[in-house]
Amino acid sequence: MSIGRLYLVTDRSLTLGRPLEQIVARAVQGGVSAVQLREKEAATRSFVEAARQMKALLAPYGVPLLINDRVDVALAVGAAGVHIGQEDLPYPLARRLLGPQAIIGLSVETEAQVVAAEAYDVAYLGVSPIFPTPTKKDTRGSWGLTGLARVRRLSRHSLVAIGGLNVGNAAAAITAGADSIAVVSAICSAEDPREAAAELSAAVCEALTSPRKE
Ligand code: TZP
Ligand code: MG
Repeated sequence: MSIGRLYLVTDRSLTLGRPLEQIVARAVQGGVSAVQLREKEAATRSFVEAARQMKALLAPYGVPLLINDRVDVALAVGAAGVHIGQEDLPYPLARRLLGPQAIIGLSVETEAQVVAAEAYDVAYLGVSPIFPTPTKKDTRGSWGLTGLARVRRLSRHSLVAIGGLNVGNAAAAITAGADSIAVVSAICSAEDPREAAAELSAAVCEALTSPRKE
């Protein structure tokens, strides 16, 4: 299973008061191809419960559920995989716990991390963040499109661009070298999450199929 071209990362605080499950359902109907459940504040028990519900919601659509940070939660609910950062469980241990079929994504914020990840069999690298974003403030700066292009040259992995992406710049991220894009606010805070997902998906698809300019 792959994460496809448009990856939704959740944030309950950015849904403008609407239930997260409603946002995710609409987004998937609009073309989101993978969902990462990101619960930075939740106690373990509520995280597991939310993950269980999200997995049930996504199953009829065949859209994979990934869990942010928590390998134990992914194992507990039988999620398709995890997304880990550089401060989380190290990749080899996550792989050992989850097994060869799991989708494991890893965030990279520096070139040294990109180079180190060459030794890992990750499903994708999350190139993070492309642009500064109020959604995540504890980052080490931003790659920009030129940094993303540099990562493309350094890495053999599939690249997911994340951070400050929207319908206006999604195509540019693909043209710079990303294989797919991930968004939080462009869908979670959209007035119409289904339409937002459809527009993003179309922009990414068009950029993926048009010849890359060097
Ligand atoms: N990781 C790197 S940037 C980011 C995460 C979770 C937040 C992206 O949020 P937005 O609203 O799409 O800029
Ligand atoms: Mg993390």
